[in-house]
Amino acid sequence: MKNPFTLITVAAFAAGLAAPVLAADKMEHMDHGAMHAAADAALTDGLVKKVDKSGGKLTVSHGPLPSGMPGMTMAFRVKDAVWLDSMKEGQKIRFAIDDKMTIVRLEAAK
Ligand SMILES: [Cu+2]
Repeated sequence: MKNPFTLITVAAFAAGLAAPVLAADKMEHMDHGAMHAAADAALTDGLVKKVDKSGGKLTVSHGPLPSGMPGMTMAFRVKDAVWLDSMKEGQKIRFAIDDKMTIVRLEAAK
C-alpha cells in the first residue's frame, strides 16, 4: 500500500516552486527618472500668443517638443504664475514642460 503522505509532500513542493517573481517595477522607475532628466535639459523655442495671468496660463506657438508633440499653438499651465508678469504677446521664449504639460522652465529669448 502506498503512503498518501508522500504524494501530498511532493504536490506542496511543486506549488512552492511556482511562486511568482516580481522584479520589473524598479527598472520602470529608473527609466522614468531618466526621461525627466532629458526633458528638463531640453528647452524648446516658442512665441507668446496670449498671457492669461488670472488663469495661470500661457498660450504659446511652439516647435516640436521632446515629448513628441509636433509644433502648434496651444495654452500651457505655468508652474509659477509670477513668471507671467514678465511675459507679453509677441515675446520670444525658451521653455520646458513636465509630463503633465505644465511649463516648469521659462526664460525670455531674443
Ligand atoms: Cu502643443
